[in-house]
Amino acid sequence: MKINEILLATNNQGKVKEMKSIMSDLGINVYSLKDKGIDVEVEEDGKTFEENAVKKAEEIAKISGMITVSDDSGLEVYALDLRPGIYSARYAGEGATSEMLCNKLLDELKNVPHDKRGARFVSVVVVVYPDGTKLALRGECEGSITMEPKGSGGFGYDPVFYVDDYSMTFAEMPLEEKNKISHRAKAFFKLKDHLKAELNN
Ligand code: ITT
Repeated sequence: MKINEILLATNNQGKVKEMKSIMSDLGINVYSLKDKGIDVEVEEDGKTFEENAVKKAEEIAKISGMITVSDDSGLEVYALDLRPGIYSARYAGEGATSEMLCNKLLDELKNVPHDKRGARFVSVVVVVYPDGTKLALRGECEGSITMEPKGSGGFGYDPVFYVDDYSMTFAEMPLEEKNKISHRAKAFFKLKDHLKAELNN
């Protein structure tokens, strides 16, 4: 299959930055919704990351006619029975800032000791082709929730998500490092393997 360009079905500019950087070595033009002037917010009413990611990619593929890639992701905190999960973006209300999300989470975990603050980020990435064919790929990244926000990079919950192997939060990590180990990076590595195989056909 000839693949020249891909559309990223996300309105989250933090994700756009990460995804474009991860895809930069494929030799494909990667566009965001903003780049293409598409101003659509897909309602996320699915019960799983995969349902939401499929819905986002399918709706945007229909509008654009392009090969479309979406990501639905979120933070699962073990002490909160995997909340906020698929509701991560709306956990502190519609349009909440990274600071509001982090503060609400730290407040909810204020009585939870250090060794019970385990969490994981989950990403399900979906690619939809103009003929309707689709594929879903999942990535996870284990970590824990800090006692206070640290670092100024990234987006969302990055300032409170601590990665043991690096002894720092995602917000303290350079983008190139986060893009080697994050949930989204792991799902995208699988997507890239799939696309490379398609490109060689
Ligand atoms: P789109 O639906 O337009 O892609 P969104 O921000 O609404 O953007 P999601 O519905 O997938 O995306 O919500 C995921 C939320 O989970 C996101 O808003 C962040 O708050 C959080 N999140 C996901 N990945 C993250 C990461 O790498 N670092 C920090 N927070 C992340």
